[in-house]
Amino acid sequence: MAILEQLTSQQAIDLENKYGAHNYHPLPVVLSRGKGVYVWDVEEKRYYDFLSAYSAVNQGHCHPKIVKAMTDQAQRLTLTSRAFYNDMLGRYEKYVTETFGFDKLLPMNTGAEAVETALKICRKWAYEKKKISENEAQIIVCENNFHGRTTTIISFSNDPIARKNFGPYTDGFIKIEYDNLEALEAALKSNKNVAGFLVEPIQGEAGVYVPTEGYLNKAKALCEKYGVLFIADEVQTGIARTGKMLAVDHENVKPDILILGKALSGGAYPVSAVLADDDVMGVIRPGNHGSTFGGNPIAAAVGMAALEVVKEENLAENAFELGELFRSELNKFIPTSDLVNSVRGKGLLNAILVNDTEDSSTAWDICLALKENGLLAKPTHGNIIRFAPPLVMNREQLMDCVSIIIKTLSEFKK
Ligand code: IF1
Repeated sequence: MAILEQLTSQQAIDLENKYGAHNYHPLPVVLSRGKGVYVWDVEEKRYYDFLSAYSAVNQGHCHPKIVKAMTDQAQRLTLTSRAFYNDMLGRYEKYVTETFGFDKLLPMNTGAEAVETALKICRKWAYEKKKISENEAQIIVCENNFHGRTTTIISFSNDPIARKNFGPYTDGFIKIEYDNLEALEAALKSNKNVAGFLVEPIQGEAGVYVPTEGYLNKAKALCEKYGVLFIADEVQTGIARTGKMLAVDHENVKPDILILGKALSGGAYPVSAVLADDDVMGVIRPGNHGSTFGGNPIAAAVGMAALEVVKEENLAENAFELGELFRSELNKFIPTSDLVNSVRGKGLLNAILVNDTEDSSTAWDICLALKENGLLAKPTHGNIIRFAPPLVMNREQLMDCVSIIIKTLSEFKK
């Protein structure tokens, strides 16, 4: 079969099932084209994308500015490794550090790599600056976290499906309840070897859990009080998704270490980054850390274009306004439905709680019905459906999606 010959959806699904590891259970739709808020399947049916590749495609599919930056750079220089300088990395680092207000950036590729990088920087800072005894550093994390899929990261996950049978696990993590300041202070008080606190400003995979107003600000203050680094994982919540450039901006919190990924590239290319000021990033010296593709010229070109799009098209403001509208419209509908308990979120990172048990297939079945009605979304855990469209969506398109969602929920029979 010619590699690019047109496939039917079933042929594409059969190929993945036969030749691909079964590490996902995708919705039965085969996408072949994307533009802005829309994607098309191989039979040319159009859908609204209400997942945005888990908030990586905030700028919309195949944004012309990002695609041009990628293709132009790809014809000039794709990869040099960091054995040599290149003419794109420094200007990218300057642009991104000035955008978010940090001294330094360490470039990586995936979100999990950036989280791992942040953990390593935090530990090294603890040994060399806080003088914690070597190999004794502890990092506080939250129950129901999601920070990626590496062995160290799943070591502090409490999701059995993501964790079981991948041991032995990495030591050095203390788990506390999310959105619980007393638990955080208790852990800080009772452990003199705490190096950092790693937190998602909104817990995405856990089901778009928005913490109590003030939680992030008070948690940062506790970290300062106890001399511990506040590490914000904004891989999913960052880059304007929640109605501000960063989710921590809603509480004017500056993390000691900021982790970015996903929409840092607009979904065009794997680009992630760790940002920190010199007193923290200065612990990293040549040979301590790296990556073949980290900081490559294409990533730099794409990253700058992706951030320019966010600024030029006011995507944070748009996400803020459309998010308010989305939750307001759903909150009018919910009292009339026995299928949905609530809607929650910030900006255009939202989720509905389906009125059924976690192990029911109701959320999945609703997503199948949404697909039939031209909108793609997927459940997170069990009975929660995440709604996260590209931030380039306009009011008319959002209202069209609200109509599709309400129509689907109204007609849905368990
Ligand atoms: C999957 C969701 C999961 C993340 C946060 C780091 C990473 C992620 C806050 C790692 C990645 C992705 C991974 C993907 C599904 C999706 C996801 F929450 F976004 F929906 F799993 F929880 N920090 N999230 O959300 O970034 O290495 O993937 O680039 O693994 O199934 P990555």
